[in-house]
Amino acid sequence: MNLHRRDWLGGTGGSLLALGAGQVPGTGPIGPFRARDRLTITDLTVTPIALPDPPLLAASGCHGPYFLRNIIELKTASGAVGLGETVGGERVTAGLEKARAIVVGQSVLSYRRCAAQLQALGMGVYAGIELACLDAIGRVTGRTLCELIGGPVRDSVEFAAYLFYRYAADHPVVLADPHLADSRGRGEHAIDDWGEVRTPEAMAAMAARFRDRWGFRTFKLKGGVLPPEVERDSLFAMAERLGPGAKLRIDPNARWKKDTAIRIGKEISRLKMEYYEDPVAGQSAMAEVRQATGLKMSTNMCVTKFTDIPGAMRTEPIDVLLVDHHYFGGFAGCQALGPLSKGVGWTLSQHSNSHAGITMAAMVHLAASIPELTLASDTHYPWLIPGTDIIETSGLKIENGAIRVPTGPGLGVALDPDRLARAHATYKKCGMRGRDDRSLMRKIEPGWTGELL
Ligand code: GKR
Ligand code: MG
Repeated sequence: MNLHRRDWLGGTGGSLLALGAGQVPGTGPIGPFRARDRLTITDLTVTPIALPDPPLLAASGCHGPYFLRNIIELKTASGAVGLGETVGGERVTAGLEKARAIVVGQSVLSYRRCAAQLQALGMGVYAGIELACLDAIGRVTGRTLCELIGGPVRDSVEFAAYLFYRYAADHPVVLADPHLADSRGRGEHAIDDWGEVRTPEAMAAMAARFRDRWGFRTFKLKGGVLPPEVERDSLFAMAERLGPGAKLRIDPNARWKKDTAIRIGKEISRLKMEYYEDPVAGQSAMAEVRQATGLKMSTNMCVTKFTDIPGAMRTEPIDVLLVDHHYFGGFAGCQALGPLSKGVGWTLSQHSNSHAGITMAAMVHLAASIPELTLASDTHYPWLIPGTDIIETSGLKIENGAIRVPTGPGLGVALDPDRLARAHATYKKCGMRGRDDRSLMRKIEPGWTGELL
């Protein structure tokens, strides 16, 4: 919804007038003008959802049969509704329910005013509400989210192919999972047709399919799953199959011992490795691996908050930091990481977890607003089962390995109410209330412990 400039000034002017003489901005009561402010939040709806997740493998175990997210709809007095998507799970849902009392009556422009209270309920809670506020401001003013935060600094954002070892979608243990609440089945009734991928050859073939289908030029192998030598061989097979132009990454999510990480790191340094992500746990061990292998290193595990940065400046474990607005203090926190990382000598990329289209749009707007975020971002979006996204089919297409920054107001995407209702019904039926990769993995591979390799 676009507003005439006069209406927009009328709306914001109300909140300015509401501040009386001598009153510190942002601390006063909500006065009569502010109550009429078109940007005043009048309600917040939280909808927990479950979307089908294929059996992707990681150090944490096996994904599925659903991944959880929380969807936020923030109503404003203007009638515009801001959308947010954040981390799933009942604790976050409860935090968002509590946040209603904090934000209703506030202006969507003043989300920073409530930041400390919201962050006390969880970083994911803050991130979801900040996003919905920004989307609402964009919808009311007719500006894209990226414009509101100073961008775009680039018109499209590059993403990496995120390659997981996996079981076939119709694995019998998955089909027998008591959480299953949809009609998926064997063969053509499976939720996807990638099949089982647990060998170097199968991984190289999947990488080539990702390249051919979405045009990716950067390829991230999710490691910490098979014996480290098999994962090393997978990288070599991918390099051969994809050719010299392909940039490679591997991320064992700290499941490797330091000796393993150094040995494999030296071997893969012969390849065109863009970076080596979290092979081991902790800043000191990461720094040792970095020194011993000479590889560029990255993390979304040993630097995940601002208070981790002083230690990282001393130990020097990384060259690349993966930002994520869900835990780094929202868009505001991630934007602050731009100049900071430049000062420290890091480059930025973007971390991802399983997500739907609102987050996809958010990641594009965020990356398009940070000049220092120059490396291809991660995204789980290609794993989202077609027809299940909770947004209307939109311009969020990955082409040539990139997504163009949406040009509509706010996030530039619209909620599909039927699909949202379906995903919420699935959440209620499936009974999953948090991520538990370990349990499904132990059903599929009973001896699995997740020990260091
Ligand atoms: O989806 O299993 C997964 C990933 O392993 C995810 O949970 C990680 O947080 O993608 C992430 C990463 O880069 O470590
Ligand atoms: Mg990682």
